[in-house]
Amino acid sequence: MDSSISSGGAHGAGVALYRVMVRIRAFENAAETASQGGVSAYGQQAAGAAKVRGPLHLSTGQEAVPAGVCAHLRASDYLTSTHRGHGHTLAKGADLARMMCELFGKATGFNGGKGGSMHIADFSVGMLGANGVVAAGLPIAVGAAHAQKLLNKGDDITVCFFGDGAINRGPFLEALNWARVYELPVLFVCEDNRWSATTASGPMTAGEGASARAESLGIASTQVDGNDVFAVHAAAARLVAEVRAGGGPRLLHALTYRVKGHVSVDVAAYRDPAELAAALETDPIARARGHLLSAGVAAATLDAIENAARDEVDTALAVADAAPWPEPAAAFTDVQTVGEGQWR
Ligand SMILES: Cc1ncc(C[n+]2csc(CCOP(=O)(O)OP(=O)(O)O)c2C)c(N)n1
Repeated sequence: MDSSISSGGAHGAGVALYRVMVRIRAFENAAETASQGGVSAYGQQAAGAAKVRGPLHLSTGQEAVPAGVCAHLRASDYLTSTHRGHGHTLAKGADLARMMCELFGKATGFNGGKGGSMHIADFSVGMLGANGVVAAGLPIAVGAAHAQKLLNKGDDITVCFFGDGAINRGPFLEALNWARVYELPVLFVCEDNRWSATTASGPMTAGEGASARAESLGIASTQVDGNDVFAVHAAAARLVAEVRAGGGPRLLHALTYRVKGHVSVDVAAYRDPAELAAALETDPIARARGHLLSAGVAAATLDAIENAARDEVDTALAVADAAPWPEPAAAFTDVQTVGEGQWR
C-alpha cells in the first residue's frame, strides 16, 4: 500500500476513499431495508409496504472497486454500469438523494422515477447508465470511447464496469476486439464477485477468465485484490494514466465478493455459508479502516464520516418519501414513438 494514501496523504486521499465506500454502504443498507416486504425473489411486485419496489441488486462488499477506480475520473469521463450500479453511480459523483428518489419511483429521481435501480443514468457526471442486460454496457462503453476519439475529446476516457458473468457473453469479445482494433480510450473493469446470479462463475468459465481473454487480444490487464481499496486505487492510477495517454484499452480484473443475495430478497441458499463467512473477513471497509487507523488517522475522523453518511442517507430517505410521484402522463414521455409520434 502507498503510505501517503493510507495515511490520508497531503490531501486526505485515503480518508476520501473511505468516505466514498462508507456512503455506498450506507446507501445500500438503506435501500435494502426500504425494499423489504415488496418484492418476490425475482422481482415481481407483491403486496406490501416497501418503498423500493422491483428488483434491487446490491453492491454491498464490493465498494472498494468503484471507490478506487472512480477516484481517478472527472465528470467529463464516461462510465457505463451494470444491474448492480449504485456504487458506480455514487463514486462517479452523482447525487445520493436523487438516486434514492429514483429507487422510490419519484418524479425527482434521475429518470423521473421511471427507471428505478437498474436504469439509473446521470449524464451530468458522465454516468451513461446502469443496465439490466448482462454485458450490454460493454458495447455502449466502446461506442462512447469511440465518440471521444472521433470528437477529439482531449484525454477523456470511458470506464466500463461489468461482472464476471458478462465475460461469457458475446458482447464482451466484440467490445474488447473493437476497442483494441481502434485503440480506444476505455478501461474495462471486471468486478469478479465469483457469482453470476445463482451460478458460481468459476466452473462456467473456460480458461483463466477476464484477464487472460483480454491479454489474448493484446489488451494489457492487471489483476488486483478488489477488496483492498488502496490496491485498487494504485492499479487504477496506472491504468487510467495509460489510457489517458493514448495507450489504447486496458483491463482491470478486481477480485471481490458479492455479500448479499443476487437480488432483493434472494437469501443465497445455494452457497456455502462458510464461503460467505470467509469473505466477510475481507470486508473492504473494515480493512480500510484498520489500515487508516494504523497509519495514524484518528478513530473520531472515521466515526464522523460514518455518522455523516448515515445522516445523509436518512435525509435522502425523507426527501424521497416526501417527493411527488410522476404525473400519469409522464408514462408517455421519454419513450420511443413510431410513425407520427403517437403512442402505440
Ligand atoms: C443477457 C442476460 N442474460 C441473463 C440475465 C439474467 N441475469 C441477471 S444478472 C445475472 C448474473 C450476472 O452476473 P455478473 O455479470 O457476474 O454480475 P453480478 O450479478 O455478479 O454483479 C443474470 C444471469 C440478464 N439480465 N441478461
